Amino acid sequence: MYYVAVTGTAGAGKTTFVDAFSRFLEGSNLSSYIMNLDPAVENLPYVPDFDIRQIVDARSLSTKYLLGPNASLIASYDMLVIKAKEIKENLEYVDEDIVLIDTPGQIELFAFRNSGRGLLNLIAENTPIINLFLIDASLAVQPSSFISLFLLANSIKFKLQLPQINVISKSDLLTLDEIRKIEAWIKGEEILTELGTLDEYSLELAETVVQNLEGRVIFISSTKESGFAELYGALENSLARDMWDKDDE
Ligand SMILES: Nc1nc2c(ncn2[C@@H]2O[C@H](COP(=O)(O)OP(=O)(O)OP(=O)(O)O)[C@@H](O)[C@H]2O)c(=O)[nH]1
Ligand SMILES: [Mg+2]
Repeated sequence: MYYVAVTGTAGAGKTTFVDAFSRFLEGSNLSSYIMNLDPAVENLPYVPDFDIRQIVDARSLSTKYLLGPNASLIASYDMLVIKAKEIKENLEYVDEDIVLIDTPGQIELFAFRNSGRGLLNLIAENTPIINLFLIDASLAVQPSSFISLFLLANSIKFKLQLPQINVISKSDLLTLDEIRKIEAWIKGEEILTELGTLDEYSLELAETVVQNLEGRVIFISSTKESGFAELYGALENSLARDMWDKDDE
């Protein structure tokens, strides 16, 4: 068994992916357990096996402390620290092949704050966990957004310190030419010429981002259920590498 945390910016397609990927796994004779870690979500397309809303309710915190939607989500995550025991009790008997974790789009919980990392560490504890970082295809197709999204992907990787797979979601929204263009950006330096005039620091930063990308991005579409087999393969590879690294330590 292993955990797959699904992170990404607001609306990147995390919830839709968790739903579609769990069906794909079922079709491949693999069992999945779904955790909803978004305390503010109102409608879910799947029935969660674990629902954080039963432990902390962002909406009641918002009314009680007069918080806006972002602040109430941050407060909900901070509160989860004191609910650790309750969370662990819920997970005691989970033995499905893969646990899919749907997370909120407030990316700062995972990029800048300790609460996101703390919660994932608490949940997975001694079980392997891989972070899937979803990048919305319709944003990634713009050269400057592409670079800043991958900077964010690196930021998440740095903060969470977990094995991470970067995924371009909603690839059905791209034309074949656009997919080829992004693939070329991932492989080489073409993107640098498309970024226009940049100061020296930004250029070096963009170069570093590009150099660290090769072969590490997967295109998926949850509506078309495409790219899932490749993604599953990448998860298994990442898991094997992670275990290998741990054996070496
Ligand atoms: N075309 C297309 N649309 C998608 C795909 N996946 C998700 N969407 C749409 O993108 C929108 C956001 O999807 P969600 O799954 O709610 O995204 P999310 O990342 O969970 O959003 P938050 O939890 O609010 O951050 C919805 O309108 C989905 O129907 C996809 O593969 N293709
Ligand atoms: Mg969602």
